[in-house]
Amino acid sequence: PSITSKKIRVLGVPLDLGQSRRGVDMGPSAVRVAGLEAKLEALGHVVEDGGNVSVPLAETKDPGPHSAKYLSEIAQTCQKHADLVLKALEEGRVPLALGGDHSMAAGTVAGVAEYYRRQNQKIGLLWIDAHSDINTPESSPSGNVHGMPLAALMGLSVPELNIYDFLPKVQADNCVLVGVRDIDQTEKENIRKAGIHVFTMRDIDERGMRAVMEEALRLAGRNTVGYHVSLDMDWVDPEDAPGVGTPVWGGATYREAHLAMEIIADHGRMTSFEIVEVNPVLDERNQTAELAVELALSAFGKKIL
Ligand code: B3U
Ligand code: MN
Ligand code: MN
Repeated sequence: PSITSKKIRVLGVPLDLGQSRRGVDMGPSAVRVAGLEAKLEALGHVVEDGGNVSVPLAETKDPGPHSAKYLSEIAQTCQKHADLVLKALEEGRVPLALGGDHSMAAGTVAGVAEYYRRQNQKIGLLWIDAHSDINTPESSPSGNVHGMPLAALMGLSVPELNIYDFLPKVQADNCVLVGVRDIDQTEKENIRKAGIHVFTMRDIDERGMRAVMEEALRLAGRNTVGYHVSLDMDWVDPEDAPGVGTPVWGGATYREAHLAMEIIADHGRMTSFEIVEVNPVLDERNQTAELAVELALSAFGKKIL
């Protein structure tokens, strides 16, 4: 099987300050234990592990205002992580970030966008999630920052998460949400304000995964160097991915999830990848971490035949 060999750097972000179910800080470890590096290498890639970024422990910190809990600690972590993502790209490596809760994406996307911005190029963003993660501290019912990264990246709010000081990180027309099925009332207005593209689970049911992904990739890839793929494991149905903090029924099936990743690989335009919200405490025998590894393999070019 001929796949284009990539130099990949794994970057762990054991961050659990952005949400209330504990345990997602062990996500990077669980995904490593599931064999990520060896399996990517067996596929023909060159993989190195950049280790974990240091993250403050919740027990040692005060959450601060309820509207955005642990925001300053999360912002510091995102800054450090963004620097590592930027460095990986500068050194010719494809960043593969492991979470951790989804607030880390404010750092991952910032790092990728900054790298290309220095070359006068733009990136697209594919946000694959059951949720739209576009709350602001003003709109959030929970105060959990993992429900806010997209709002931060699009420049709606959360100036603390404006890493490298430019907004939006991605043009709205190149920002595409796929697979959402749980959107707060307050987020609907934010989606409209941001002007991003959204494909809901209903779109996938009606049009099929193939058609939705082709259109999503076309939008994310239009006038960009490529796109970052941010994969929240709660996108997958809890039947196949029980180890996530906020499971929502009616998600992508095992087969749909693989197909989506295979289509991404076929297009060959993914700049960087991240898998977030794996929670080993809620998992069954590491199956969600194992699925995360399988999906990463498909995204990095594994084919059935
Ligand atoms: N929209 C809700 C729930 C949520 C967002 N992201 C996740 N859950 N994983 C919130 O808290 O903002
Ligand atoms: Mn998310
Ligand atoms: Mn989610």
